[in-house]
Amino acid sequence: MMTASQTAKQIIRTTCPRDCYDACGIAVVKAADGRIKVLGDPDHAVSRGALCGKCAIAYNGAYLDPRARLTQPMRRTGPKGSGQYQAVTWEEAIAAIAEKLKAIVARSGPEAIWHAHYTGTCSAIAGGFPQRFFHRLGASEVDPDSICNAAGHAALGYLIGTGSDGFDPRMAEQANCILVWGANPSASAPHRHKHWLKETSAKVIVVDPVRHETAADADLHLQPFPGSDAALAFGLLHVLVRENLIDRDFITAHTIGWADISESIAAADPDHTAALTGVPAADIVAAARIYGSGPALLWLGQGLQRQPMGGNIFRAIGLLPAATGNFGKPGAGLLFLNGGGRRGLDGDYVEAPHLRQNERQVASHMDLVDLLNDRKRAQALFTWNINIAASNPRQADLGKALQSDDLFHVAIDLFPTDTVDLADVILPAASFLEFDDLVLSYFDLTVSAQAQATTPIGEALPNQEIFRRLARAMGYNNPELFEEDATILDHLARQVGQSDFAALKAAGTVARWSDPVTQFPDLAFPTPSGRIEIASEAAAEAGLPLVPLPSVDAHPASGRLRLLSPASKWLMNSSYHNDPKIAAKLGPEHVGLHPADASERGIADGAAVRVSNATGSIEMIADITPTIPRGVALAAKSRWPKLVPGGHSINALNPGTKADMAESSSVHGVEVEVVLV
Ligand SMILES: Nc1nc2c(c(=O)[nH]1)N[C@H]1C(S)=C(S)[C@@H](COP(=O)(O)OP(=O)(O)OC[C@H]3O[C@@H](n4cnc5c(=O)[nH]c(N)nc54)[C@H](O)[C@@H]3O)O[C@H]1N2
Ligand SMILES: Nc1nc2c(c(=O)[nH]1)N[C@H]1C(S)=C(S)[C@@H](COP(=O)(O)OP(=O)(O)OC[C@H]3O[C@@H](n4cnc5c(=O)[nH]c(N)nc54)[C@H](O)[C@@H]3O)O[C@H]1N2
Ligand code: SF4
Ligand SMILES: [Mo]
Repeated sequence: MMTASQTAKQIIRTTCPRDCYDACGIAVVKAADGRIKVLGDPDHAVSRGALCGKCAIAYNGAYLDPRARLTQPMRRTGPKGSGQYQAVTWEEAIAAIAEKLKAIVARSGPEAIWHAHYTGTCSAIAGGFPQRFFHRLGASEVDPDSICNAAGHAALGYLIGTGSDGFDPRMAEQANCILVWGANPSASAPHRHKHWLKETSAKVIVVDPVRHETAADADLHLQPFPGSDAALAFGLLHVLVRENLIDRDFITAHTIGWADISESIAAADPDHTAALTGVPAADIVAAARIYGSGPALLWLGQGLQRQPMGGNIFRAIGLLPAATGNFGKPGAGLLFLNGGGRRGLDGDYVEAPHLRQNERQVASHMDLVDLLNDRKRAQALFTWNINIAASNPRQADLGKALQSDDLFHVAIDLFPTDTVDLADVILPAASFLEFDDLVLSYFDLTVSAQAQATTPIGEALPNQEIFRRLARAMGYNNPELFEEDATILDHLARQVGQSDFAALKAAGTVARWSDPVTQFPDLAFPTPSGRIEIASEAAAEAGLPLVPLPSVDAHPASGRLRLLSPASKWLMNSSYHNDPKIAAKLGPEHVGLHPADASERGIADGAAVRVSNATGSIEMIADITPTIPRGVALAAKSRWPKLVPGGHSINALNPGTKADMAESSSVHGVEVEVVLV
């Protein structure tokens, strides 16, 4: 309930559109003078009155602070990186961009124009509408998911036909086990940690090299060495088979290729698996028994697939629900992400790929540096909803590539990030508090309104309006490029079961389906065979193993440590580092070391250390902790390089090695040396 002083003010209910499992309901309290306070909506099922710590600070700090925000379009007047810019009108900025684009199209074709974007905002229009422009233009695209979760999607695509149809979290009530594998809800999904996992009667198992808060709270925590999870999955399968906890009828009717993995399963006895993974044999047996007592939910974290063999790891762990028949019934299933399609949203309507007249050229984020250094392939770059200078691999090389004078770069952001600092034209984006949109959680099967709570700061515009203006300046006349937000929102609202957007706005968040939804209720899997493809011809055709393998990464060569850099509790990817209160919470950059690894190197708790490899080198403060296995170093993603002494952050150490599938990131496979400074 709101307090009396709050009810005297206007309350606007909206939704957090960050790239986060939670999709919190927000109550914006607006005073008579227009000033706002951004709070958790007390009536919202997920946030229950509290935002996460980072958003509680940043949404009332940097987001509302005109001195922190970009407030007007700017054009570069000095050398790249010199910080010399001149404020220009929107008309001037848009005209300058259009002129440049037209010249590139005439000279080299639209394929030389690239855009890199991700999930700075996940709302439907601000996240998707700009694609209409890029399709019409015929621009090339840096594959968005290759920086995050493309390997997992590819792997689940081979196995069950999709990575975007997960279980309905409301099924937790009917589950006996929730297995959280390679996710850290205590940082990356704080309300799932605080409520969903605490309130369930199901036994919670966490598999993670790090004993984070969620792992410490679990009924059972398995702590494998990074990159050994496929072997661990086979170890669990061995116990499930041995103890007759598998569902043979299900396997016969709904899978293909079971026989092809039987030898690997037979070989993966608990002692063998313990030796490969570092997980005690007794814990492997205990975990298999709990999972096998079913029905069981399997949450496949995004961190898990950011491994060199991340795709194979996903296929191997996905064998657990396949072997135990944990699909098509209440309390069962797996979840990587729940996409908009799960609620009826038509992504093609938002992005209008039919506007494209050429074949789309795509490159992986792992290849971005080389791409940007190749003028035959890339002459212009748009960055929007992304901060590549912080989040991408090969940070130092990327900084240099972005300094090239002959790469025309347009950056669209709320804040002057390191990426923005190197652009030719800077365009200020409006924040989610400043326009209406639609938000679909990637965990719950809900639909939420993002409601405008205040006017844009300065001259900032929502992404979609920026691209409408650009389309006009390019002389395009396709109506899709100019469709107004209100029309799109009503259309989308109807797709997801609402009468119109106003109805959704009045409701805030609604469950798309009133009752919990069974995953794959008719056991028809969207694979070529309609079954779970343990053996996948499509994978084999792509040069991958026919079946998942019990792979284990080699331990780092002597002296080296495996660096994990997952989600930070105080940052949202690279966002919020520029908020002074967040920066104070973060303090200097720390690296966690196991006590034995630290003492071997003569490193005391709190000592300054150099973390380095062939790609780069940064200084950090040692944080000696028994919560990680020997051989692992633990840091967090993705500070703003310019806000770190030395000018480089964690991705200065990331060589951008691709995972085994989809040319995706394998950032949790980076190896480093750590020495006293
Ligand atoms: N070392 C390491 N690096 C990683 C990872 C890791 O685990 N370890 N994880 C990777 C992962 S999973 C991801 S998803 C990437 C994410 O990397 P990024 O996509 O760079 O992450 P964000 O900081 O969420 O968002 C980028 C920018 O979008 C801006 N933004 C917010 N709202 C809007 C808007 O409405 N319009 C516009 N134009 N801009 C907006 C924000 O201000 C921010 O600067 O990082 C990857 N990098
Ligand atoms: N606070 C906060 N929340 C966020 C984000 C953020 O930056 N900050 N980022 C958002 C984004 S874009 C994403 S993609 C998600 C990511 O959130 P998660 O899915 O939770 O993924 P990560 O944070 O990358 O890593 C999660 C866990 O994977 C573990 N891990 C790494 N390697 C292995 C391995 O080999 N085996 C196993 N079993 N575990 C491993 C790490 O130790 C870590 O604890 O979070 C979102 N939420
Ligand atoms: S980032 Fe996640 S936890 Fe924080 S307010 Fe947004 S949805 Fe909630
Ligand atoms: Mo991500």
